[in-house]
Amino acid sequence: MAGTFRFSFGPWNIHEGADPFGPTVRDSIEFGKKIKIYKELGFDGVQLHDDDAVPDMNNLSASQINDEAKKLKSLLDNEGLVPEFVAPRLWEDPRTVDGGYTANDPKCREYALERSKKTVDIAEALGCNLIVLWLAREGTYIREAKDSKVAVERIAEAANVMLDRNPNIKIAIEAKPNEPMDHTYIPTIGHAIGLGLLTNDASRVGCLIESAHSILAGLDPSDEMGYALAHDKLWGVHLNDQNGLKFDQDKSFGSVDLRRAFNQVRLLDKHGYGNNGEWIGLDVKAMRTQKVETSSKHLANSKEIFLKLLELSRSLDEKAVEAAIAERDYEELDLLIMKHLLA
Ligand SMILES: [Mn+2]
Repeated sequence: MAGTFRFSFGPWNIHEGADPFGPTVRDSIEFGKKIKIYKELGFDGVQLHDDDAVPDMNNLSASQINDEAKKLKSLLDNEGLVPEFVAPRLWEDPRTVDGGYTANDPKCREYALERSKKTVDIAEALGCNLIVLWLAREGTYIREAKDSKVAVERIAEAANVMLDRNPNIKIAIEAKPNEPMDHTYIPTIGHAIGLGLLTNDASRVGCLIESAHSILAGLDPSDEMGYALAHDKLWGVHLNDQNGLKFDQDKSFGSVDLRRAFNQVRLLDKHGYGNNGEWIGLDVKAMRTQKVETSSKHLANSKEIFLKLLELSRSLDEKAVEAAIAERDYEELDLLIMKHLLA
């Protein structure tokens, strides 16, 4: 069963070019202008942090938050755009220095839970039922700082708070092994799916796979996707690329390893990804050297590469693949794939 593909990205994917050691190098593009760029680049879905949707939300009342979210909803409607998910941003506030749900200070944990409830409310106001949890600071710099058993239980309890807040929402956990932390508690998709089993409603907890995060864990992204698909839990992807084990690069899809990208596309297409409304998210960032006028090219380029790889996947001589597999002639299969990618 072939997949159905529509494309999304987040406003953070058009950014000012800061890197871990350097300041911004491009002017900011305001949110309203970014929204106009989506359709020009061929995208229909918008990924949102809670405060992308409702800026300054910590200082707003529940009804103000609702009003702001509704305003965004009509802005998106007018542009023909769909909100894909809302994610609580729990890594920038002073109260999240030591993490959100796993912070050692109970007041900080309380903040994280209250903030997450508001995220769920924003999703509801936007008519969007998916919450993505990137557990950025739910980890440690040193092992002794937190108890890993307690930490995992606290993350599961936070998921329960969100699930209880609204029976319609689902949670997709975005696993990542490190950065900003030395180690995180939910480093891979196996961990994410396992965490769901600790919640009160595992049927509403799935995952989102980012290619670079799998690579940072030393894993192949398409294998991680296969694992999630086997569990019926692949509710989102952040396709991008990553050159080795270093900071999270969010490089354009396929730009480091075309074959690795090809295998992600092939697996998604083979197993009907998107037929239940899942999006192809492209979590890519423009290079720091890019000028502001051309600082959104990487998004259209990543989509173009996805579609070219889809064409290649669909035109692959599957009979020849099967024959090589039947003969256990994986050298032949290897060459077949390489020649196909070169064509
Ligand atoms: Mn990333």
